[in-house]
Amino acid sequence: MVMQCNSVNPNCFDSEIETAPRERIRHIQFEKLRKQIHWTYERVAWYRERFHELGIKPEDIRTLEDVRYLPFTDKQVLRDTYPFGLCAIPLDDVVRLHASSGTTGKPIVIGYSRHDLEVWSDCVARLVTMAGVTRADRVQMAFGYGMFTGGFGLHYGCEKLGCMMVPAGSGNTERHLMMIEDYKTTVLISTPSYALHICEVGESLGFDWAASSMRVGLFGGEPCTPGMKQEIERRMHITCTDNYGLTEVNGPGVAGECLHSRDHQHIAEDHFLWEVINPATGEPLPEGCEGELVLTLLDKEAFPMLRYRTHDLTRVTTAPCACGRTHARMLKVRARTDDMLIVRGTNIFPSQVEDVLAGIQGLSPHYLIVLDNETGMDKITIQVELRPDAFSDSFEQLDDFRHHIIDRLRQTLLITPVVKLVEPGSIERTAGKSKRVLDKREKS
Ligand code: DLL
Repeated sequence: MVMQCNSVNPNCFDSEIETAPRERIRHIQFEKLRKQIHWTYERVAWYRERFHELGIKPEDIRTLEDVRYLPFTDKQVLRDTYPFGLCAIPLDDVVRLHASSGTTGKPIVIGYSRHDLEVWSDCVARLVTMAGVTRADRVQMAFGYGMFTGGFGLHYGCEKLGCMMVPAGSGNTERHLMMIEDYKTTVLISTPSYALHICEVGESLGFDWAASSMRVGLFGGEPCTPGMKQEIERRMHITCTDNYGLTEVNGPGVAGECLHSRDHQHIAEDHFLWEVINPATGEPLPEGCEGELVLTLLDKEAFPMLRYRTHDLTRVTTAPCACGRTHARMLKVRARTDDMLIVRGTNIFPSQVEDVLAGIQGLSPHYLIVLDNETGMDKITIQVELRPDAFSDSFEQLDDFRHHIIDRLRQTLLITPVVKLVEPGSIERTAGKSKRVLDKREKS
C-alpha cells in the first residue's frame, strides 16, 4: 500500500503533487501536454515544419500515449538552430542562458523565462528535500557557477528551500575543506568523483570526517556506481543521493533519489513526460523495459522540448515506492547509447569496465580507458589505480594481481585488454565530470 507522504515521509517539498494518485498525475500531464504542444507549434517554426512533414496537428494528440506521434528532438536540432532557433518567446523575456559543451563543435544553448526558472527551482527543491535536507542545512556548492546547469540550478533550488548557501564553486579543494570546518556546512553538492577527491585530500591532511559537520552529499552530472556511493558514504560519514538531469531539459531536477529507493530516481512527472524507446527503431517500449529515455517538457516557456532523445539508457517503473511518493522511478543511468566503444568489432561500455573493477579488492574507483591503433589494430589499455594498502614492492605479486584483473575483465568484455597498474593518486582528478575514456584512435 502506498502510504500518505505526511504520515511516513515528512520530507516532501510539495507533498500534494509528489504523493498525488497516479490518475491525477496522468490527468495533469495530459492537460499540460496539450497546452505545451499548442504553445510550441504556434511559436517555433522548426516544430511547425516537422508537424507539417508528419501530417499532424496539435489537436490530433488526444491521449498521453499519442505523444508517440510527435517528432523527436535531439542535440543535432539544437546545433542546427543554434543559438536561438528553438526559442518560443521574445528574447527580451529570456532571463537566463545555460549551455552544455558536449564533445564536438559548438555548445548547445538553452534559455529560461522567469516562469521556467521558478519551475526549475521547485524541481530542484524537491530532490534536495528527498535527500533529507531542510532549511536548517548549510549547503556547500562544489559545482561550477557558469554555463553548466549544476551550479546555479542547485543553488536556487536550495535557496528556495531556505538553506544557507555557500557558493564556493568548483576546484580549490583545500579551501572547500576549510569552509566545511569554519562554516560547519552540512551538505556537499558535487559530482561523485569530485566528492571522492575532496574526501581523499581531506584524509591526506588529517581531516576528521567522522567528527565533521558534513552529513549529506548531493551528487549528479555523471554516473555514480553503488560501490562508489558506498565508499564515499563510509569514508566521509555522510548519506549521499544521486540526481539526474540534462541541460536540454533544464538541468538537475529531472529525477532524484529518495532515501528508500537507492538505485532509482523519482521523475518529476508533473513537469517531464517520460518515454522509453528502442534506440535503434525509435519505437516506444513497455514499462520496465530497458531503452533510451525520451523526455517532453510539460511547461517550458522559453525553449520547449518535445520528445528529447537523451541517449541515456534506463528503465522506468510506476510501482509504489516505500517513501510514499507516487511519481515514477527511473533506474539510475549507467550508460549512454553513444558511449559504446567498438574495439576490434566488440562492443564495450565503460560501465562494464567499472563494474568489474569495482568488484576487485585493492583497486581505487579511479580508472582510465585508453584506445589507440598505432599498430594498425585497435588496442585497449585500462589504467587501474591501486589503493595504498594494495601497493607492494614485489614485482611478482603486482604482476599476479595484474593478470587476475585481466582475467576478470576478459570474462566480461570478451576481449583481452592491456592492464596497467598505476600508483595511488596518479589518475587525474577533476572538479567536474570525470573523464574515463581517452580515444586516441585515428578515424579513417
Ligand atoms: O549534468 C545536469 C546535472 C547537473 C544533473 C548536476 C545533475 C546534477 P549535462 O552537462 O547536460 O547536464 O549532462 C547531461 O550527464 O544526459 C547523462 O548522460 C549524464 N548525467 C547527468 N546526471 C547523471 C546521473 C547535467 N546522476 C548528461 N547519473 C546526461 C548518470 C548522469 N548520468
